Amino acid sequence: MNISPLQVQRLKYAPKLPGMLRHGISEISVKEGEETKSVADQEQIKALFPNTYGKKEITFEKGANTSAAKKQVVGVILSGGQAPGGHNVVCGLYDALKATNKENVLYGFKGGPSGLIEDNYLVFDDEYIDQFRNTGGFDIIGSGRTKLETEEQFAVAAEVCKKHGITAIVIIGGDDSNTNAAVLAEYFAAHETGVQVIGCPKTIDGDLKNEDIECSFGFDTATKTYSELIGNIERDANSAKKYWHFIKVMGRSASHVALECALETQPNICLVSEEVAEKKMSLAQIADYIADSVAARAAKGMNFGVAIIPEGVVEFVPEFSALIKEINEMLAGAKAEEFNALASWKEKYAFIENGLSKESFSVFATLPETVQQQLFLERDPHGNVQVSLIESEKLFSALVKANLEERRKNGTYKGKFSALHHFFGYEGRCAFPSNFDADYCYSLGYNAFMLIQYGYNGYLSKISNLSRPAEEWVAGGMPITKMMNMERRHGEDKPVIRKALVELEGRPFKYFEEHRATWAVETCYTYPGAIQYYGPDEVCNLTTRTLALEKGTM
Ligand code: FBP
Repeated sequence: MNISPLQVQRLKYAPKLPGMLRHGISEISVKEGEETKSVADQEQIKALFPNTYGKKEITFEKGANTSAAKKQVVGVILSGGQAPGGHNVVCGLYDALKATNKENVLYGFKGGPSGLIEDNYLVFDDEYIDQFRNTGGFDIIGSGRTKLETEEQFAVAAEVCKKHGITAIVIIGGDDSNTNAAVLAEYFAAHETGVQVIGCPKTIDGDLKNEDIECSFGFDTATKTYSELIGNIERDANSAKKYWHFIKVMGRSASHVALECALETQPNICLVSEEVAEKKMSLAQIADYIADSVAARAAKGMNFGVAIIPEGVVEFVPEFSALIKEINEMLAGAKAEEFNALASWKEKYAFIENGLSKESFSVFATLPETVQQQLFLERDPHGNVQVSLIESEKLFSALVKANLEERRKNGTYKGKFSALHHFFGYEGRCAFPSNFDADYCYSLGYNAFMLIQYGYNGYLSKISNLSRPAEEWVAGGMPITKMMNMERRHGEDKPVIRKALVELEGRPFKYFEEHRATWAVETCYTYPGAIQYYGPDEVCNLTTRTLALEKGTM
């Protein structure tokens, strides 16, 4: 096989485990803590999870291993978007499983959760797994977005587990996948299948975190990759001095990725969707805010800059989400066919003008034509506009351009404005995991097996104290029900893990807020460069700024 020199070296890297897991399987004992309760809506969650609610928080420590000696057959699933380090979760799980008993077996269900339902799997062995150690991607078994959420699916899953003698399933996924892991765990317990379910916190978006989970894996590597690219663009901007770069970054609704990249690179502008929502900012106000920076810099002779735009920002602009809602309603049912049958954009435009309220049409009319058309392109399976497909980086640069033209007319702006656009998302999701993610993920997988071995069900693999060196990390588990509350989803009240958005009172945002006025006008760019895998600790074992600020180590 042709593999790169870096991959050759990374295959040999030995990921670091938390100190308490380093003494060998026979010396890992478990310490049970307090019984838990859900973060909110306790009575409802308890009623929905009678078999798995209220279990104890647990921590591993050095001591005699007292777990029952039984053969374990485990199935693992990768769920949702790729995140660097997923392979190492599988490797950690495999290594702990084999170190406990050579007869133990690890199944990998292919292509995401549907692999379990379709009984589509491979059985891992050393030769296969060794090719994937410390590499990015999810290609070890593939991933998918099928949700495991119905009783019918659970019944099929139970049958598949029975067929292979599977004793536990590990689901590596985000908030939705781990919510479903908790529901599956409850189903397995209620039906006395004897199959345990353990979750692992994955997503580059960084929105699966709470008082127990300090960060999801993949966030570290993905944000470092984007920050490298943004830093390179900043340096180019500062060299050529002729472009404003509008850079959209992934992250769905939450702005953790955008904020972390801003803390790493100190751009002129970074929008934070959660703040846009809090201040109920309109598109015009956002454009004005960016244009202030463009004009102030132009007045100092700097007709260049960098603006970071979080992927989901438009959803948080009240007038824009009202517009989207109206478009969804306007094109519901047969109306969609009528609209699609119209031949020209001019006819479609008239149809839209007719169908929208005056307020929403006035917002629609300010959008660049490409964005107007994007609102009517691909729709999701529920028939809704896919907000993530809207090129908000182009939308904002067009609005800023129009704003600057007005300023030019009244003599308050005399600069040049030339914009370039970028979207960073997929570039970071399969990067070689940073040492942090390689270590964290391996630990999550190793720890997940210890939870299985000690008989826990409906738990999330938990590694904490992450802003400290790996030796000091704390390994344990938390019942998933502890992280749940009731939320309205598709018109129904559902138990879900609460999604973590950027907290405007949190230290990462506060730090950004303190500095952004200076960054907007001056050139304060920082250039993080590429992720370092070998070399001094100060560059190889860095956590994110977000984690460092949250934990008070920065
Ligand atoms: P997960 O929530 O499944 O981890 O996926 C995160 C993400 O990368 C988002 O940032 C992005 O909006 C989305 O996936 C893109 O999805 P897809 O891979 O289906 O294009």
